Amino acid sequence: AQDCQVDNIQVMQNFNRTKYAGTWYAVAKKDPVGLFLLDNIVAQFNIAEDGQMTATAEGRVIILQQWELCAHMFATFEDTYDPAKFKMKYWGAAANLQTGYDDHWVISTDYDNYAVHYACREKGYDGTCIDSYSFVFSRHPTGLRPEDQYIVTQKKQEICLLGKYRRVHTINFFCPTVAIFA
Ligand code: AZE
Repeated sequence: AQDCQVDNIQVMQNFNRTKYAGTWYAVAKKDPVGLFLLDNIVAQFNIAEDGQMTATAEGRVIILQQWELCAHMFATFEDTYDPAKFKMKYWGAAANLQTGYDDHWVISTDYDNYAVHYACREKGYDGTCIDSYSFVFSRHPTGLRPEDQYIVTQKKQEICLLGKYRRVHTINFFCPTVAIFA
């Protein structure tokens, strides 16, 4: 059904960023290569008066193989020709945490319950993605509603990541603000 070409991935039609704004809890994720957010991932999307989208995100990370801390991240989004495809510039509150410039595609959302996000960091010669990450977001920290699971599974399959996700929990994780000395 799908050829796994990144350029052929269908994203959310008539994406409405205003309805997308607010808090989303990651309930499942597919990791990229390298360091990544572990769990307790909460993202907050904001739309400014001029329409510009920004976000903050928190999540548990382990750095230097033993330090568990909470990453506080900031992101700004650049628009593209497709309203559901953004370029995301992001950085950590702690200067040495992480910076990056990734795709941020909204594959599917009903705005009130679920959203499927996708980012391909590296495309191979054949046009498929060789380093991607993806979040399944929910408006509810407890997870997806049963009635949203079918569509989410379908979308995971469409982006060729079915079976590659892990559930992630958001449970009263104490999110410490840590001073890091580089
Ligand atoms: C996302 C929601 C929108 C804002 C941001 C997001 C991604 C954040 C990361 C953070 C990685 C941090 C690491 C720290 C050591 C998509 C969740 C910024 C990818 C690896």
